[in-house]
Amino acid sequence: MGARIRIIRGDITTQAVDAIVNAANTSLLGGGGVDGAIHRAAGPELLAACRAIGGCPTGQARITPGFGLPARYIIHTVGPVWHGGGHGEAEQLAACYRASFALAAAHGLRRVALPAIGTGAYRYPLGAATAIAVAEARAALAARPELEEVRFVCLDGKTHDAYQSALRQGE
Ligand code: AR6
Repeated sequence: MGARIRIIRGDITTQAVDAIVNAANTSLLGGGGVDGAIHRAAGPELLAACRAIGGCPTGQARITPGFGLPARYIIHTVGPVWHGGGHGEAEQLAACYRASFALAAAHGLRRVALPAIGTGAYRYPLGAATAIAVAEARAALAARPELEEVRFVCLDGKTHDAYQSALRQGE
């Protein structure tokens, strides 16, 4: 099962997979970080599609076409803003991954690439966030045989290292 999880350095907007996941905010109208990069690369049709959806609560996910991206779809999810860990952040972050994998499965998507949701502007501690990401990826891969690959795409080395150590845990 481990072979179905890949950790790579790179820019998620260049990934030619069935779906990439966006770390969005509740408005779904774009922002900085990976959200800004995805909106720039996908083009203005994405903003129009997101506007039509009308927002997304924290811990849930919504799907749009990929428009100008090599990925066919974009799954937009909203991570928790880190407020010290005592405000349900871990459950909300896990819910983001579960909702994203459930949407992918509902659309028959097999290869999904994800950023480290919540670990940038929303300040979720990297080690704890990547542990949740890997645990949820393992659970989704075990429960959904049609899911072929979960690809964690890391912009920087420190994120890449955190995923590697999360992957070594619980092997
Ligand atoms: N490819 C892969 N990873 C990336 C890319 C990229 N092109 N760009 C950034 N990252 P963040 P959050 C990484 O801040 O913490 C936005 O304004 C980044 O290095 O994008 O969930 C939204 O609109 C980090 O590891 O997302 C929300 O308001 C990870 O993506 C808010 O930020 C997540 O960092 C969401 O904050």
